[in-house]
Amino acid sequence: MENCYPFTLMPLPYGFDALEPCIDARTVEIHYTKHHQNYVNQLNQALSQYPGYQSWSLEKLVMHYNALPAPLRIPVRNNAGGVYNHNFYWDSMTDCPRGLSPGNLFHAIQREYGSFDRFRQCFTEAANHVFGSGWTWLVVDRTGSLNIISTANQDAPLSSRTTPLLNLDLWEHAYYLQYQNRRSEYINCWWNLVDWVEVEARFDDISLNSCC
Ligand code: MN3
Repeated sequence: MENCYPFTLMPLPYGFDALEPCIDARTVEIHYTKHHQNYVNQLNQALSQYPGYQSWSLEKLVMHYNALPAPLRIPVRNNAGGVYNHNFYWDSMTDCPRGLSPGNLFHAIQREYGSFDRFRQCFTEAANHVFGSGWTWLVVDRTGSLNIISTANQDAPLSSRTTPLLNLDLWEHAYYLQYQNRRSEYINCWWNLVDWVEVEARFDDISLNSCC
């Protein structure tokens, strides 16, 4: 997708049914073509009246929405966040998942959490504790430390200090058609979809950039 105005919906990296049985095709289709598309549309609509900010990248809008004119701040916070978070969510899953290989990220997880299973348990607990609409994330800071955090609404933990590695959408629209109130089942099944090759590549990119 173009990384500045007018923003377009990113191509979905797999078919609507690719994440079945953990996320059914109808949920993916509505989530992507309606919800995600709507964040793109609303972001473009907000920026259409402000040509001075149309050159800002998606990441810059997410990180610096507070520097925008007052009428733009909330629409950009919600909708640039919505676009960024959903791009990241679809790209964090795959239709042919493999486990995390014993590379840099695996060792960082072991250092921080003791074991991969313990990390998974901590992330799952954080996700289960999200109240209302939000996201749970694995992030890395500038020192290479990992952290699990949750954000409300469409806020993203992207800053000069923090880089996201993995996210999980906990809005009801992400699971309700299939799971109704059984959010913890969605969370447990989602682990089978994580694209660890992609998550590890994000981590390795950061280590590379911070060491040189
Ligand atoms: Mn969503």
